[in-house]
Amino acid sequence: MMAIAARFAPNFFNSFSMRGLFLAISFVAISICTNSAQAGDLVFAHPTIREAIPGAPVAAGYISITNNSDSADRLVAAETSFAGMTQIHEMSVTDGIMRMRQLKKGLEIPAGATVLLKSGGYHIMFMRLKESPKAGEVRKVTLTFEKAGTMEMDFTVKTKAEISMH
Ligand SMILES: [Cu+2]
Repeated sequence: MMAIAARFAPNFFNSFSMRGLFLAISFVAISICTNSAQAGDLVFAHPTIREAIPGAPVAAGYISITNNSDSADRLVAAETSFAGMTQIHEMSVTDGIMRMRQLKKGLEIPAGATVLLKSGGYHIMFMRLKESPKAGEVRKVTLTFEKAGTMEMDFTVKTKAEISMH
């Protein structure tokens, strides 16, 4: 299709189609990169909130945190306007039963390491929901680190299916 267009209308192809193609490629590149952020030596990727089941009092938040510094940091708190309380949780399986517990001292992000907050593992637990985030929305969440301090980030709300596809 493009080859034919180029043969019969070289000027048109050069001036418009190529420009369009470059624009399309740039947009794809931009949309891939938007879901990451950086604050000092911490790099964040895929900040995601799992869409809560209607009526559920809690929702989970996931993110990838990479610590590029040579000293450990610690995620000590998270906060958002749609939840009355937010905790850092760990999920584990004991005797075949999934349990969650609050990490009261926060979650360590070792030097040079990437820590994943994901389904079935560490997660941010949004509790006492004032409203349920819906898939497709973007919600502001503030994360507080012992050393890097406080940063606000855009979390994208996704369905369970969208998250497991990732
Ligand atoms: Cu939890």
